[in-house]
Amino acid sequence: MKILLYNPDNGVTRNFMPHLWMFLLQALTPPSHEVLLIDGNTKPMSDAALVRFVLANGIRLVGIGAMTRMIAKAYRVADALRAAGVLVVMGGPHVTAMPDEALGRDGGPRHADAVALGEADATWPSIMEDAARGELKEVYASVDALGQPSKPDLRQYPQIPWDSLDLDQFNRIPGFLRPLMDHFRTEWGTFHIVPIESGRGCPYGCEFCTVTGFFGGSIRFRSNQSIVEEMLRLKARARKTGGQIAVFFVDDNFAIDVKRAKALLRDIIAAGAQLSWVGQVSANLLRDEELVDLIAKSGGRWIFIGLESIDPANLASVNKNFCKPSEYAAVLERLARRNVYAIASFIFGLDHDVPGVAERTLKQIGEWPPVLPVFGQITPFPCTPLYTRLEQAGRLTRPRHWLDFAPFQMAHTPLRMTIPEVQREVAQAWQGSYSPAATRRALAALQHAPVPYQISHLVARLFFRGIYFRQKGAWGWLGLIARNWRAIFRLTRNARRNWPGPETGDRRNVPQPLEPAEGGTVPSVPGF
Ligand code: B12
Ligand code: SF4
Repeated sequence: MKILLYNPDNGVTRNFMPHLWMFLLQALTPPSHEVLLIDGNTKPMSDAALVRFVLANGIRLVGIGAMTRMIAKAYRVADALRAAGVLVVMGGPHVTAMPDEALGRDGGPRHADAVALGEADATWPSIMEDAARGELKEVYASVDALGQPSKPDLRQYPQIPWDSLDLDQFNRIPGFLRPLMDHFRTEWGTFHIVPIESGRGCPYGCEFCTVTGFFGGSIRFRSNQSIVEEMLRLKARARKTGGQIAVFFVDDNFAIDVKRAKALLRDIIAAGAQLSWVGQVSANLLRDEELVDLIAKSGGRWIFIGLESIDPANLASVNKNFCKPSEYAAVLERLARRNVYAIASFIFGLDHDVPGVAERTLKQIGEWPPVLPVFGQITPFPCTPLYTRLEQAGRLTRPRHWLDFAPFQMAHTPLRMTIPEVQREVAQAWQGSYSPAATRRALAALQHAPVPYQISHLVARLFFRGIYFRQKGAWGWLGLIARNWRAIFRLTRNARRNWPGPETGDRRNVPQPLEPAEGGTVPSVPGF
């Protein structure tokens, strides 16, 4: 049977990397079936074009995966496919939380023939077999021999054949730059960020997070050996194709078991499997100097940290007071001393936030080594303790916000601010963080770092800005480059004089805190 796995586009950004679930399910498919993959973020298709593609290729089953924010689009595509007589199975965090919505059992329209609840590693083979026999059930959930809910054991993890997969649709080098890269025979004709999971589960149970509910509090890990082998194969692919490959460890909390994380990183180093990597680690686990050393030595470049708020009362209000804002500066400096930088994520609209939160947060960020800040507003995802609390308090203004998805729009009433105020603070924080002046200041703070780190910081800044501000196509990028010409010019001059700069390992020079913005704490925002 021919199957298509489809991930709808998120309607906001072009995702920077493929979705792991598609490649994982493809790897779990027996050879008797053929699985094609389309990620709408990189291959945008209208619903009608997708239906035509499916019918023309004789595809009988389409699997759609979606987070909450893409679910409205996912339902629309599913409706179009079902109307054309194609079977649709849906999976992922949203339909796991709301299976009745997807199956039309809540009084609304039906969108899927079947749903896969939770992790589908074990159920995927039976879904395909049942579909091939024309006996698709409505709900698939992992159970053990006694019929009790069970979670896959990651010690038996399939080999994802990254070395032979066609990853063309995920090349991060913009099309208009590729001929230039080829012309100068650089090793940057392709740049892929590949997702790898080393484990699943996080027991911390932050109130807004779906992970503890979805993957369970029990943490499961792959063997170090299978992860190291996967990285070695990726490294070989990068060498063979003359391109660049970086890894995103998609574990929600990569160092949740610090001893295991250290053992894995040591094994990566011992095997020479280092690739540049990004991972997610909560701030409390980054107190450990040896862990941070190993992160740097194994190729760790960026660590995504959910700092959420600089106000401890806010962290307590969402069950995240295991992280201490008073420790954030030390954590970020510990990373920066090794040339590892943080993607620092903040949430506005928490119960203790008041107007001015953006300005206060930007001031605090200005006292830290440069980070890539990202800002969002608190969002009640279905089946989270936060959703239940706000529902019980009558604070949900759009209880089914996902059916009418609007980026950066709130779905409930904050306690000490209005909804428009929170949205304005989010906008102000993005503007203050990614203005050309802010980028210049971040690079000035990094001037003693090796030049490749400065370049990677600048490039990452330009991309991260795109999470909030629209910057698509060659003209969008050229405009952005023109607005940031000063930072680019200084960096180019510095690169010509100092390439590659001090040793790229440990760095004794702690980056200086950012210079204060001209004329006040919140930088002006020309160019946005
Ligand atoms: C990597 C990641 C991202 C990446 C993007 C996605 C990518 N290209 O991989 C980045 C960093 C960009 C990102 C961003 C965001 N993310 Co995110 N992200 C993740 C993360 C950490 C890993 C996803 C992953 O690969 N998991 C491993 C795979 C194997 O698990 P899985 O995807 O769940 O798939 C399994 C099952 O769900 C099932 N399955 C999934 N799909 C399908 C489809 C079918 C047909 C079937 C049968 C089965 C099936 O089978 C798989 C194997 O068991 C998850 C948390 C997590 N651990 O999953 C959060 C998560 C998915 N993200 C989340 C959120 C909220 C966001 C943001 C909205 C955050 C924000 N406020 O900006 C943004 C939105 C991004 C955007 N613009 O679209 C939430 C989603 C909650 C929800 N209900 O939607 C999660 C669960 C984290 C959380 N804290 O709650 N994210
Ligand atoms: S630490 Fe991160 S993954 Fe774990 S529950 Fe909190 S937000 Fe979710």
